Amino acid sequence: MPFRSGFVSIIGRPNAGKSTLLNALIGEKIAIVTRKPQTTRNRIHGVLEVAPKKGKHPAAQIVFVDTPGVHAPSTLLDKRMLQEVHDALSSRDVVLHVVDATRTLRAPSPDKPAAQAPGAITPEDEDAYILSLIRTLDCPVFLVLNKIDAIEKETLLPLIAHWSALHAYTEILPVSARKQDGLEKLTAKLVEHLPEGQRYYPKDQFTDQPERFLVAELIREKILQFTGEEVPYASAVVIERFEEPSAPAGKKPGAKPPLTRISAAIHCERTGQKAILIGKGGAMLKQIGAAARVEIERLVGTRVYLELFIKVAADWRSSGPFLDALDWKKQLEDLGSRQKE
Ligand SMILES: Nc1nc2c(ncn2[C@@H]2O[C@H](COP(=O)(O)OP(=O)(O)OP(=O)(O)O)[C@@H](O)[C@H]2O)c(=O)[nH]1
Ligand SMILES: [Mg+2]
Repeated sequence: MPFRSGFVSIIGRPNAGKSTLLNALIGEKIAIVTRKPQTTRNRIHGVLEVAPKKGKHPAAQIVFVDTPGVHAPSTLLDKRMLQEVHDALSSRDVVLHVVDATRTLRAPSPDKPAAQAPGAITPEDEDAYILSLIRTLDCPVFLVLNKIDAIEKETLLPLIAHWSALHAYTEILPVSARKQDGLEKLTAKLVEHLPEGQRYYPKDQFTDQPERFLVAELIREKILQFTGEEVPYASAVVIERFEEPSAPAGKKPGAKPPLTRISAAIHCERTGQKAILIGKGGAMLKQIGAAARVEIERLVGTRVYLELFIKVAADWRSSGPFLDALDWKKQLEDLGSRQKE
């Protein structure tokens, strides 16, 4: 059977478990995950090689595209996050609509006209908005009911009934991203629906993200974990220095293990937020740095010297140029067009 390949966009409300699902499918931590909504800010590719299954499906490469959770935008950053969802839907072969099965059902009325303009989403309307997006698509859309490890079995059937009344999903698949339950079936069903085609990525590449961006994200994950209120949302991380070890690991006895030196700026919007990020006697910054360093060392495979400092950039979430500077896809595009000139 011929090889198959394609893009599978993962969309849903904030906190549905989209990034957890991406990581579980790929078997690597490529997207940060926290309990707070609006964790993901950019779309992220995760590449999965699927082995053929005799009599069932051929070998395939699936490019999963994780996206920010759909929510009512209030800043330019929010609008860009929503644009990432739209972009992910404009080029895809299959869409996964991920729903948190533990959320109490609040029926978006099928007769109520769904908000069309991005600016018109309200918190109650997120589901309706997502449905309005899905209804315009001409590709298969799967409903992925996530977090089934955390619900009573009896609640599953009413949930399926609720969602199937709202849209004619191609498949409805209950899964637990956290427990890696139901993922094999999901993958097999996806391959069935993918077109024939060649690989989009080399066989051993599992994400499109530059390492630097992943490092910045791991630092942001710790900020989200350890700080509260507005601070996580008003924080952005920029890697200012990334120095890889000059020589490969020396085997000589007594040779120092290789060290990667990283400096990162945490931008926040107010001096009060800066004070919180630093903490009493620098305690908060130390906690963020220590936790991030453990993960970064695992990622880069060397010891890491991590230097963090805080900058105040008033209202950066509404500044186009600042947001452009944060977006590595845009940076790469700019670099490419400058090289062409
Ligand atoms: N019990 C349970 N919790 C889960 C599962 N999948 C994700 N979670 C939790 O749900 C929370 C949100 O997970 P994320 O993967 O960050 O959700 P997301 O949809 O990417 O969220 P945004 O990036 O904010 O849109 C985290 O606390 C996860 O640990 C699951 O299968 N079961
Ligand atoms: Mg996410």
